[in-house]
Amino acid sequence: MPRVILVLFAIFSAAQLCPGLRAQESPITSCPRPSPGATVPEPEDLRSQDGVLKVDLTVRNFTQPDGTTRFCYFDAHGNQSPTLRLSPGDLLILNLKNDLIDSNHVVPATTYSRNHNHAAGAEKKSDPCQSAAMSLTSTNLHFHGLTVPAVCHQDDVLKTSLQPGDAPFQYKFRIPENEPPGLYWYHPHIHGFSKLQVLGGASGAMIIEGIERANKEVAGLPERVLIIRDQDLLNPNAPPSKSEPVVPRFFVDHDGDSANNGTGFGKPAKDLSINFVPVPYPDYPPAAIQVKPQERQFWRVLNASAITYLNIAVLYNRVPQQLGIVALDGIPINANGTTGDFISWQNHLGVPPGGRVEFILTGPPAGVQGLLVTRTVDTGVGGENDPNRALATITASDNAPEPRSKLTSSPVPLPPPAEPWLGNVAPVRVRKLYFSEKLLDPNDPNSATTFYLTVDGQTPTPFNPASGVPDIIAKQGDVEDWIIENRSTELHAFHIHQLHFMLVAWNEVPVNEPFLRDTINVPYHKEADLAYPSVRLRMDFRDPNTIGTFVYHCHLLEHEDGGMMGLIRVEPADSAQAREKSTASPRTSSTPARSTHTN
Ligand SMILES: [Cu+2]
Repeated sequence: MPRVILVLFAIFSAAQLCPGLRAQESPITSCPRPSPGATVPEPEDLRSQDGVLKVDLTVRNFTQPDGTTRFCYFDAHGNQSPTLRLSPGDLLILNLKNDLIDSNHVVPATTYSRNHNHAAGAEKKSDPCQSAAMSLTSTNLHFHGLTVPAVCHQDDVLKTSLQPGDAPFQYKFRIPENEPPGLYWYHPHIHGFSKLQVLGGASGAMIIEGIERANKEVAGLPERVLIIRDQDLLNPNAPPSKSEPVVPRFFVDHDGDSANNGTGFGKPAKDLSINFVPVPYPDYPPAAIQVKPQERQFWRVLNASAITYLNIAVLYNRVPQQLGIVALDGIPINANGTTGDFISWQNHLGVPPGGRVEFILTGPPAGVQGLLVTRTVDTGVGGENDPNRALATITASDNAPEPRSKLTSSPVPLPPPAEPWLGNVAPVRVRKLYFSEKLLDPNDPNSATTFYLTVDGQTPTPFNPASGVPDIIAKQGDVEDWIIENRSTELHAFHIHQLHFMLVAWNEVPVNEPFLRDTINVPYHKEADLAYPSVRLRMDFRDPNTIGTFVYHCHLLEHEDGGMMGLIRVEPADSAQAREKSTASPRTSSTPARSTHTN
């Protein structure tokens, strides 16, 4: 488990709040973004009406003067990355138009296995459901965390590929009645090009309403959606801020990112933004959030970064505050049905790329300025540098505007789950998978890397989208334990589509963390380790919507694009087996976790 270096931040001066204001940008020529230091805007909310949410989204890209490319989703009214809000049972109809252009400035930086037969999908009109085209102007959508089927027009990312010039493509599915309330998200998932598009800003939040029905502690609270994205450094050649201690020279990895120097300082691999307000290296001028003094709010934080790990903390007078975790990865932590309105109080929250954390925060008293930060994450000697940095100031004032959205104050409690709690179901089998990496030139640490996610016993091969042969065949109705090992020297974030899992053991030591996730860090390997670090996950294939063929992968998108992905086919259970497999074993855990292995 990476150590968190407990370092408090220098207080940022007012002069740092508004450096380099940009000229007004037009949506015709760019994806407009706020200036550093700006007030954190709230994404537009698109809410379902009468059980239906109809959305028209257009994805566009623009190359910036510095050569980087921004990607953005516009709705019909020009809002960027609107938050899609639906309730369980609602129908989503999302028409996606691909207006991407190939500006010739953009090349993917990673090695990846590509099906060249399909690579030039833009040249010939093809059925978007069968296209499988992988080019920098191909796109599609993944609805991260939802348990909807991996089929075309729903959540298939293997063949579904939309090309520029195609008619708007319709995503149409119903949110399952049993989808837990919480924070989910949408982003493109074209193998080989996921990092490029997500790093450029192609992502947005999706909220399944009703979390106050799962935990009445949040009833009536104002809610705030905070999307942390990463992007290429705005000031890549700047020396570190003079307010930082002197750190060793940074090294650059094969992707051109700053490698982890282990100090918690120095040049980060990527800049971060918060709801698109950039917080650029080297001075990290924080964005601004206003709250009423000591007001309780419900914050829903999404790490939509392509490669950056977060370790969220809130400081008042430099003291870390207690944050009350209500949900992780879209699922209330009390979804195990035993913990009532349980809240897990923590003073820092690790959030891997793709992960979400939803927590209660009490605003600072009047006169005290708070700071939302991410603390350094030790990504291993092979990982990128994710140093300490500020994200936003939290200023308390009586006339602070209220967030746009508020949870209902008299919620009807959710019915208890129909299925036995995952932690009480005995796994029918155990599988072992492992992350590994191979340098093209073993003597040159900066040479190209191939990334693998391999089922133990099989030959390590980068994900081959042309193969279509599943690496794992599972059966709907089953619960399995997967041991995910990390045989590389950097942190990886394991993610699987269509389902959630529970962490059972950390380095084979049992943990009591009876809640669900869809993305988890897998600790990195050190030379002195006697065994490869691992996590043991209880995988839940009981939902009929998990039937089909879909992927699991590292959510560091340059690793995924570089081959760190595998294919699973979940076959239908016959009814007799399904009845047998859904039999629960006696409960084994009763106390809720007080510590979370989230970083
Ligand atoms: Cu990875």
